Amino acid sequence: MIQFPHTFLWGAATSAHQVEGNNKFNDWWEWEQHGGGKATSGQACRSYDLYSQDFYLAKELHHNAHRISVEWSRIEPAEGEFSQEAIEHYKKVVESLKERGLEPIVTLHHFTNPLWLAKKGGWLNKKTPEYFARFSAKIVDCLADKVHYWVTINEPMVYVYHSYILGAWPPELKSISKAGQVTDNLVAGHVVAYRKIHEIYKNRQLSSPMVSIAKNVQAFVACRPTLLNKFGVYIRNKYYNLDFLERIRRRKAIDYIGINYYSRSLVDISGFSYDELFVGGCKHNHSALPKNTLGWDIYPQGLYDILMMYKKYNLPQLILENGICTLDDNQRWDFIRDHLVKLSQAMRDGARVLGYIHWSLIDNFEWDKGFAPCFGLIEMDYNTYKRTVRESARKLAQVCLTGILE
Ligand code: IFM
Repeated sequence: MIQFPHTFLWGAATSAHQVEGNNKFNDWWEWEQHGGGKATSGQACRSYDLYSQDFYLAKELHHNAHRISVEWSRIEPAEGEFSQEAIEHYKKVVESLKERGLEPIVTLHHFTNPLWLAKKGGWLNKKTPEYFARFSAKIVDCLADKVHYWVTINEPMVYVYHSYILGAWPPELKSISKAGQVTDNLVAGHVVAYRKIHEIYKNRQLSSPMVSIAKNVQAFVACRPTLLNKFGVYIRNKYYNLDFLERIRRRKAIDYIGINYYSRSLVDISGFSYDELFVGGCKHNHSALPKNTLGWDIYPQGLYDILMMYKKYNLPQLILENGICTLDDNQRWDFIRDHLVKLSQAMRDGARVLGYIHWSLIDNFEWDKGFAPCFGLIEMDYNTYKRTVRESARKLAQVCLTGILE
């Protein structure tokens, strides 16, 4: 039997573009209309209107926290013009969480950019950190008395990788130097937003907020224990898992480590090219581990390894995403249980973990992969928008209620 602390945060996450529907003024929408990805997001889960149904179910499942994102393109649909209607909407959303006793965790940037910003070069533009800070200040000022946990940027390295190295997401660029520029601007954007958020809370004499990024972390594992492979693991950990965090830490702009963990990546190096060392994984499809429907290895040990790797920073850690896309709900529960076991082992071994936020509350729009991958604790019928709670969600609900994992 495992006992989690009484103060532990239990919940699930979504992001605006993936669930709200009709986010017509961002770069993803535009990209989808021109054939990008497997499907258009369209109405998504209609959560812009139906959010109280989602929160009602989260409460039924004994969650005490919930992660959402606000959509920049709704709040600032044209450069420098802020929509009071959108701001009021997000106020209501956050109030609806609070009324139900769900601690809001709010993300400011989750992959999408307003179209006007994309037309100015997006995160390649040197001024974007300032634009981002201005937008952040606007919405944070309106929500500050209700929100304690902020995530400035979701998975910056995933964004850089897909949009500027692989070229698979808008703006479909493949350029190492541009990827570097974007990374620098994301670091700068986080740091200015971090400072602004703290300044707002200080000026309004509110208790100091907890601000971080959501860091996607891969468990890199050497395929065979050769020296070159171990070097590959070291390099990837350094650049993918550690660099961004260390850069914002040096600027004293992080209050906790937000972790998004899903899978491991096998490393098998056969040369010294950029691709070999930094990007491509093992090319032989020989992993014996069970996989999710996107083919990602299921590797709970990685969560333990990562929490222990980040322990050295002496910051609290918060799981902001962990989950599985599967059509087999038993597999979903096994995934959750096995990851919670590893999480508790890490806590026993000294990692300070504040909570576990599952990805996702509901099935949703999985970016370029469309609607097929089902990550939800709750099943979505995209014809009727009926939400149906899965059995795995009920099992997790018992853990949320009692703090005990049998
Ligand atoms: O759906 C995404 C989410 O937007 C960011 N983290 C990973 C999830 C699953 O791929």
